[in-house]
Amino acid sequence: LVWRFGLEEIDGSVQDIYAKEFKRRIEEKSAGQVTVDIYSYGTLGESEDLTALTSLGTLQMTHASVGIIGSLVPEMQVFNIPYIFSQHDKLNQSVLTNNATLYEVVGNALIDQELRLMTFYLEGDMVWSTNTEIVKPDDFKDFRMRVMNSPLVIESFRVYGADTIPLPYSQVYGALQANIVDGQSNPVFSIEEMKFYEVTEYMIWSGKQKFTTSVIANQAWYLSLSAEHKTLLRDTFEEMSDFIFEKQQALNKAQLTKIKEFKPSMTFITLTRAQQNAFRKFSVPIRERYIELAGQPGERLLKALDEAFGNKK
Ligand code: 6CS
Repeated sequence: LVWRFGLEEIDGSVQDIYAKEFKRRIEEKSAGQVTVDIYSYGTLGESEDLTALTSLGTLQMTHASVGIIGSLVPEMQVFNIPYIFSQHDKLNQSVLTNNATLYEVVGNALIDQELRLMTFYLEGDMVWSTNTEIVKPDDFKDFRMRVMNSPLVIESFRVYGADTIPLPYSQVYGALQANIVDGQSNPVFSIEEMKFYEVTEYMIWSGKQKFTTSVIANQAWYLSLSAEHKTLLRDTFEEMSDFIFEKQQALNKAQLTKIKEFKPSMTFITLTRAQQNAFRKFSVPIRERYIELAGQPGERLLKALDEAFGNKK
């Protein structure tokens, strides 16, 4: 059996590390019955293409990050709400791995697209890499922000007054270089491997978002698997949670060291609590918009996550 697995990121990325280890474990545990073929970013198109190919069954599985698949599956945009996560990444990761309401609500929504939810995990804090200093919402006035193409991501920068420019991942470097956009937001490892640091001057930790991805599968394919293979998948995805948690932390740390070395002129800014609160205030309309888009199941999910993350009213 061959299971084809798509990536939205290039070799060396968090998704690549994940897929290679997943492949190793599945092939070892299935004693040669299953081969996992990995399709790196670019070989089969952009993120949306990978999701479409998985719906069709051309790919059995793919990564689908919430910033992009949120436009297709509104419920998944819950993780595009600013400041939704807790301060504790171990807790965040465990909620992403186990929360019953999350798997029920998003699982049901994906079935409508012929897709099955396998897992969620974090790839790191989203860092704004920009050409001007941004420490307060007003600094986004007249600022052109590249965004992933999801309604809530777009609105979450528009509320600060930014112009938002949706672009696929592969075009972000060129757009920064040609001054078509003034900044973008991604985890540190991505800023290093996609070379965004070469064409931006500031890296700003705002605490606003954490890069959240999912692994989804073709529903008909999944249902056709033997009980033994379903168990193999379930157990392996569960084991992968701790593995990738540590790997993404280590990779983000190592890539930050590299950026500092390659670009001594880069300015690094971490927003203070008070500065973060000024941005946090703009989250209220984004939450309301989420409930409008994702309806009653979305409202239930948001409530369950607020509880799980210990968010105050
Ligand atoms: O910014 C993006 O579009 C992308 N960023 C990462 C780190 N992974 C995939 C996604 O498409």
